[in-house]
Amino acid sequence: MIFTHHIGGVFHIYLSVLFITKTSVEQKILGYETIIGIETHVQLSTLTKAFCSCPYPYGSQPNTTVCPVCMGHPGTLPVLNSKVIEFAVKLGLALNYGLSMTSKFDRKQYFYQDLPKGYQISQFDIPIAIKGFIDLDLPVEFGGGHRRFGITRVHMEDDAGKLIHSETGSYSQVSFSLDLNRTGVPLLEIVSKPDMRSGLEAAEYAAEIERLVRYLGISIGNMQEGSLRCDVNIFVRPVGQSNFGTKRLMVSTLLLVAFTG
Ligand SMILES: *[C@@H]1O[C@H](CO)[C@@H](O)[C@H](O)[C@H]1NC(C)=O
Ligand SMILES: CC(=O)N[C@H]1CO[C@H](CO)[C@@H](O)[C@@H]1O
Ligand SMILES: [Zn+2]
Repeated sequence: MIFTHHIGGVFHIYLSVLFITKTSVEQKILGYETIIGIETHVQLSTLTKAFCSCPYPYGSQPNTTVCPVCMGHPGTLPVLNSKVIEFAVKLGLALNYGLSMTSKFDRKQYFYQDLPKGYQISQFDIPIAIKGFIDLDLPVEFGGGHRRFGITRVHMEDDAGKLIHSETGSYSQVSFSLDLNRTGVPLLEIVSKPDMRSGLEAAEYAAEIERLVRYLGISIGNMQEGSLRCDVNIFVRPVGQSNFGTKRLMVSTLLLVAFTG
């Protein structure tokens, strides 16, 4: 993945991706096309966290909704919240998935200030659901048309904590403090296929996920509060080329467009 963009709202996705992509017709004339894939993190609205009994109301004071399990203290035993599976299955069915009848969790080991356990509980080789798709109609005012976007997988994982950056801190002297009350909050990660070709399609995809999780009642689906987070991966390749490997063209193009965006 060449370019990852963290964005806070559907409208933002539309604007940012639109700035750095053109419509498909313009792309064809210029001889390149944009390939977009989206990873979405859905924060589940269960009453308690994924592996312990801490509640996690939004807006609680930092570090007030933690316990030895989600802080990763030695000797603690994580116990899976069955609601997490129930919500994952609901989403899987809504996204036309193949559900895995056997699934497992894996440890993703990495070190970062916001990760008290030193690892994340996630799913690597046997995610709960694979190979789904989303069907949607583009708005008529933008030309309309039916689209089907493939989805590679949905997996369950737990969230990390949050670094609270101070307002005044510059990048050279960032001062931050740590809020651990988000550690262990259950997430579903939805990984789309790189099937989108314009900012409009990416925004419509994100809006559909937002509607879907709210309709199913599995998440508040609020991008501003971070209960729905999208990472947008953008590639640029010459029209007609089928892979999007390691071409330098893409990197320079993206740097250029990143500046203009
Ligand atoms: C939250 O707890 C962590 C770990 O004990 C600590 O490092 C951090 O400073 C605390 N944050 C706040 C805002 O008190
Ligand atoms: C200060 C604050 O509100 N911190 C966090 C507490 O935990 C929830 C987890 O859902 C976060 O969303 C809050 O931002
Ligand atoms: Zn806990």
